[in-house]
Amino acid sequence: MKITAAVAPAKNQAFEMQEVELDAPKDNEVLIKIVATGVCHTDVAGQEGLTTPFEAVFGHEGAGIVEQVGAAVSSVKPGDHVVLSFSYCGQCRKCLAGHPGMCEKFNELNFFGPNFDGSHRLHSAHGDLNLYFGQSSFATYTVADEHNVVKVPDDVDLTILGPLGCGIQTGAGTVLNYMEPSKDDTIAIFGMGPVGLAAVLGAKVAGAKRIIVFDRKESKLAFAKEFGATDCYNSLQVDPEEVIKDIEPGGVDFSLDTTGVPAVAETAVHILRPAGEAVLVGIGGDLKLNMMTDFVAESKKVAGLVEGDAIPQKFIPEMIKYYQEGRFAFDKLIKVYDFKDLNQAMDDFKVGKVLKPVVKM
Ligand code: CXF
Ligand code: ZN
Repeated sequence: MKITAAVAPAKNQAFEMQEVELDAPKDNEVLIKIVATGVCHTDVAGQEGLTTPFEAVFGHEGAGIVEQVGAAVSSVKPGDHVVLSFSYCGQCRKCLAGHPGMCEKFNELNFFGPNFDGSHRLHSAHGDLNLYFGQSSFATYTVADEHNVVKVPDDVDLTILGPLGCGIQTGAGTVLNYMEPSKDDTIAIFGMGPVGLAAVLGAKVAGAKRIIVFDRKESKLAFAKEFGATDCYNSLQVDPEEVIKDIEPGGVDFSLDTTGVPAVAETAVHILRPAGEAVLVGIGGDLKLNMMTDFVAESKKVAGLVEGDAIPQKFIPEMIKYYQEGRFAFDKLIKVYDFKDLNQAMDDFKVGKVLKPVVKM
C-alpha cells in the first residue's frame, strides 16, 4: 500500500515527506495505522549517521491502531490500540529468560536496516528503505513483527503513549526492573532529559529513600522536583562528588547516568557506596576508572543497559496503570507537533527547546 513516510536521505539531512510503498503484513506481522510517534535521542543519532545505513525511515516510539494481522499473530486484533517498542527475536536465551532488551540480535534487528528475514518492507522510488527498531514509525502506517507490538487500553489518548515504547521505558525500567531499589536505598540520577525524569518517576514509584538529581538546567530540575526527586542540584553550580560526600557520606546505593558524558559517568561510579551499582544508559566515549579504587576494593559494579530491561508487553501496561493512578505524569514532558513539522520538532529537540516532541499523524 502507499503511505507517507519521513525519509532520511543521507547523514545530517532533513527528512523528506515522501509517498512510499509498504508491503502487506506477513504471518508474524501486524499492520498499524500510526496515530502519533515520539522523538528520541536515538532518532537524532540515526539522523547523524551513527546507527543505520541510509536511506532510512526513523521513528521508534510509535502508537496507533491495528488494521490487519498476519495468520500467526495472536496478541492483537484489528481495532486494538497499540504502542510500538523495540524489536527482539523472542528465541535466544536472553529473550526466553525474560530480558528481550538483551536479545542476542538486538543490534541487528533494531539498527542494521533490513527486516527479521533479511527482506525490506518499505520501498521508495530510489529503492529499499532501511527500517528503524523494526517499526520506522515516522510514517502514516507501519508493519511490525508481533514482538514489537504492545496492546494498550483504549481509554488513554494514543497521542501521548508512544514515548512509553522507548525513552520513558528506558528511564523508569532501569529503576523498576533492574535496580529495584528498596525503601532504604538511595539513588543519584544524572541528566534530567526524558530518560532521567522517567527514572525519577520510577524511583518514586519504587519508594526509594532518597532521589538525588543533577542537571544544568533549572527548568528540568523543577520537573524532577515535581516528579518526586528529594534533592535537586544544578551541576553548573556544585560539584556532584562534593554534594554526595556532604549529604550521603557513605555514598549512594545506585547511580544512573543518562548523559553519555564520560566525566559524568565516572562521577556516577565515584559516588557509589561499597557494593553500589552504577547503570549507564547514555551513548558516550571512553571512561577512565581505576580497577582497584573504583571496582575491586569496594565491590562496586557498573552496568550498561538498554530499554530498562523491560518486557514491553508487561512493562508498558504497568506504566499506563501508574499514569492512570496519577503517579506517573510523563505526559507533562510532551509537546505535540503536526507530522508535517517533524523537522521542526527534531530541531527544537536538538537545541533543548522541548523535552519530548511527539508528532501527530
Ligand atoms: C537505544 C540507546 C542506545 C543503545 C541501543 C538502544 N535505546 C533507545 O533509543
Ligand atoms: Zn529511543
